[in-house]
Amino acid sequence: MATSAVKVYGWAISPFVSRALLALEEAGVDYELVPMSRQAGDHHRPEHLARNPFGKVPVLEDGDLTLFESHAIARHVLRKHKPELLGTGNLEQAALVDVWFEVEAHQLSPLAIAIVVECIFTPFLGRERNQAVVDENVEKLKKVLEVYEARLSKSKYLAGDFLSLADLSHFTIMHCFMATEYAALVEALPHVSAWWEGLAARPAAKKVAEFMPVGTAGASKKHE
Ligand SMILES: N[C@@H](CCC(=O)N[C@@H](CS)C(=O)NCC(=O)O)C(=O)O
Repeated sequence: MATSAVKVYGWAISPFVSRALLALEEAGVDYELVPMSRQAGDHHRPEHLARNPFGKVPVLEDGDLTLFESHAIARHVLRKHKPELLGTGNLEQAALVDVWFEVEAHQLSPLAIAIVVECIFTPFLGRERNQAVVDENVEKLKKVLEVYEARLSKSKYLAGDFLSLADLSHFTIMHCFMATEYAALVEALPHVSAWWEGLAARPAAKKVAEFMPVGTAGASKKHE
């Protein structure tokens, strides 16, 4: 049986792993997802530590090139196969893609991840959620989302009027976040909400969402 030249190692329910898969799907790259088990500790085994010395997933193998860190993986995939999603060829556009790619990584995602961990993954692992952590991050996220609302009231996408990696990079963590009762924070902001719905409707996003069965809370479970 022929094996794919591009391999992604990890468990696809992870938003980090799925960020890599989304870039591959958007670029139309044929790839193989090599499943690993977190419970079995596959990521601590020597063969995986040889791929990523930090013992995390995802790892991408692209021929002889082995990469870790989901942002770097996504950027590599698009640089190679769909550079227009990086704003390539226009210095100003490329710089704005970089800005909002960094905003996702350093402003929005840390807050959204903290909420998702407490609301979805902690109960899934049989532990009790820490509501104080949720509340603190919800308050910070509200302010960040207001900045997004202002930005998206001026341009259809984050880097301008063109879809880019800056938008796509949000998809997997937001997919998880929208399954919490705090989805209402997004739904209350018309421009952020329309942007999110556009992202979630993309065929590549729908395909990746199938790997991430976190359910949906949405408008039906608004936070009181
Ligand atoms: N900054 C990394 C984060 C990777 C990461 O934390 N992956 C999680 C996926 S659930 C993991 O490997 N966790 C295993 C562990 O920390 O033991 C990225 O973006 O790839």
